Amino acid sequence: MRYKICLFLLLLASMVAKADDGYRLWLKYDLLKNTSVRAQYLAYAQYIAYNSSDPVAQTAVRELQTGLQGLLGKTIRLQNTGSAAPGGIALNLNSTPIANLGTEGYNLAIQNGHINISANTPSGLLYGAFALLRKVQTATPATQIQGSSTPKVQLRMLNNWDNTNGTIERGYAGASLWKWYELPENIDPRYRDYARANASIGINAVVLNNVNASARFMTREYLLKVKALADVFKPYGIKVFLSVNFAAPRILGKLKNSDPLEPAVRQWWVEKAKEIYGIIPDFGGFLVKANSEGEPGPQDFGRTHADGANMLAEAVAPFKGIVIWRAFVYKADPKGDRFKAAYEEFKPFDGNFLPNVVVQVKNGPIDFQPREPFSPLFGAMPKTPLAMEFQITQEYLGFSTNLVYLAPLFKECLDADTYAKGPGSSVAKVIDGSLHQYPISVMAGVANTGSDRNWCGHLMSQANWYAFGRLAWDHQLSSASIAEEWIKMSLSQDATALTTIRNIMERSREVYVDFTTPLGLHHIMGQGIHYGPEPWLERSARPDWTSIYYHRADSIGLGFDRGVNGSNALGLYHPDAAKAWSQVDNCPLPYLLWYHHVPWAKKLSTGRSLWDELCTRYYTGAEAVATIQKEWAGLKGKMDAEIHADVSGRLAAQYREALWWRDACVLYFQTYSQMPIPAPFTPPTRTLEEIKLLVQIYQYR
Ligand code: BDP
Repeated sequence: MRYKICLFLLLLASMVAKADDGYRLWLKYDLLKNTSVRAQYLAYAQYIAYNSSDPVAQTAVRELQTGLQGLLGKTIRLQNTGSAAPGGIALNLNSTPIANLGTEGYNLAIQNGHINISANTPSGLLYGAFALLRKVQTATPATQIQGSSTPKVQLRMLNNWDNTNGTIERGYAGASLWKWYELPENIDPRYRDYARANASIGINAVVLNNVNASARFMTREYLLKVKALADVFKPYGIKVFLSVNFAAPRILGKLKNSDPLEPAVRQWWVEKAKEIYGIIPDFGGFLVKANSEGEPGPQDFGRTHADGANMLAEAVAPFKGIVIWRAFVYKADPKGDRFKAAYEEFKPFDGNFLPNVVVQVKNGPIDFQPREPFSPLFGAMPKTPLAMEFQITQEYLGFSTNLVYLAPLFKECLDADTYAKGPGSSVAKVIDGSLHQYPISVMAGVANTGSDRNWCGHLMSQANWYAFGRLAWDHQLSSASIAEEWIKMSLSQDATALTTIRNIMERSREVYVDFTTPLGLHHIMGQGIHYGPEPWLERSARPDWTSIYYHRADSIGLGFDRGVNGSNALGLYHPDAAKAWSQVDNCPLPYLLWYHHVPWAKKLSTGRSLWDELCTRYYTGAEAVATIQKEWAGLKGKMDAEIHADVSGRLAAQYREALWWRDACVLYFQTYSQMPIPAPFTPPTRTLEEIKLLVQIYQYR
């Protein structure tokens, strides 16, 4: 009788139409609409049996129970015994470890009338539980759930760029989730929800604070706050890391400097590591931005990146901690090419880092642009574990007003061939450690989470958090299949809606590239806040923060010559990789202006001149946003009304921005090409001067 009442209440709750504010992300667990698939899983919904009291295993049990009860509309009993009669689910730690499941893999099987989730570790059980939930949520027939899965990368990590004052560097979804002034006493329930969302997609590590780090995080006061968060995350299998300020020994320890070869400085870090691990025994380690954009570092004392990284690595090594040292380092050099900077800084030190150091490289050579070639460092550091750094927050991809699904961008980089050990040496194989047998493997994503009710600002940006986690687990998943999973769990399982939304997502990044930086243009966005177009930017604090440094427009043509007669950045790649880009005549158009200065009248493979092609991309890119708006409008009634309306509003903002980019860029580049806007496009009705004012508005203080 009690079960019947519960069932009735569950059904009632799912029927009451309530607006969806996006808070629940892809973990909604509403009653599964597909009744035949629901019936298949109901056959296994009598109980969940478990054989481990480990806190992570207990999380798995609880998540599975909560999720399935919602999805199947049935109360499920828990059973503290590993044995399983038909009709239920067993969540069991293997008594003898199975080699191919490693430390985090899981196996799903149907045997003797029950579903068996097995793993060698509690974390494996947690990922297995979420995998089963995903199958049910996406209405996968029960007959298709069998199989095992192991993560390809060991540390699947979010880098939060959160500050002590509650702001987030390049955050577009509200304030920081971490309430430092309330910690450690008050635990916001959101901390747990953040952890479960991450665990559900396999993320097992987070850096809490901005890479432009406050030394404050190394104080006991803050470490106790960090511990409080670590305690919330631990039952979700998540380790905590901190970004450190390299000058902390001077700032906090009152030492005369922070020279990594100075014994007192080294001792300070040794003591600090002891203190940290005394407070947080399973602390992950440090992330370091050094000698970059004004941050302190070993070069301040004539020392090298290896000296700095190794000092920290020695301090955390006794506790199995690691040091993740960022390669995002570039000096202001008006004559140089920023493209080459990270390579030139780090390549000479390959093999000089201690075994617990990882060098974290941004996906491209410049800075998270809408399209970049892969960083040449990925092909050049066989003796140093390299971590991938992607940016999930959309600093250069339209903040939270633009619908841009990032999985295609991530995949483009991961699938690129470095040729480091012959054909097939993909970037993915470098960073998952399989190419060079790195002992540590890391994929990091700069988080897009914040205090907005829906976590990510743009509802559709939730898909980027989701896709990052799924790809860090398995980089071989296709971006379309990840999109499909996410849509089914987050928006709709209606077949036409699914296809429409997936199509929108799959082309959204290319659309964004077209109306902002087509044909390989890069770094022409608004100064400082990076909002909107500012290709005319000539002066900034540094030459390599201007736009003209990158696009090199003149009366002859457009683009940065990085071939042998130019900066020869192409020479940093393996010759077989460089070959694909080195000739202007067969360089793929998406990369053309990355590598070549191309005459305005030059005929491209499309049959159009460079100028006409450029205009075509800007115009068709902007119109593609209008098309997406129409397609989205047609989805009304096929998903939650509040979500539909919110995305519609943002798409309208995106269209306004697309026209702004289009008009700004065609009018500005026209001052060099001196050519007319080609038919059938109509020239902008506003003038370049009017648009320049528009950009200024966003930069007024
Ligand atoms: C740039 C951001 C800046 C970051 C920097 C970094 O504009 O805010 O601090 O990257 O990655 O993209 O360190």
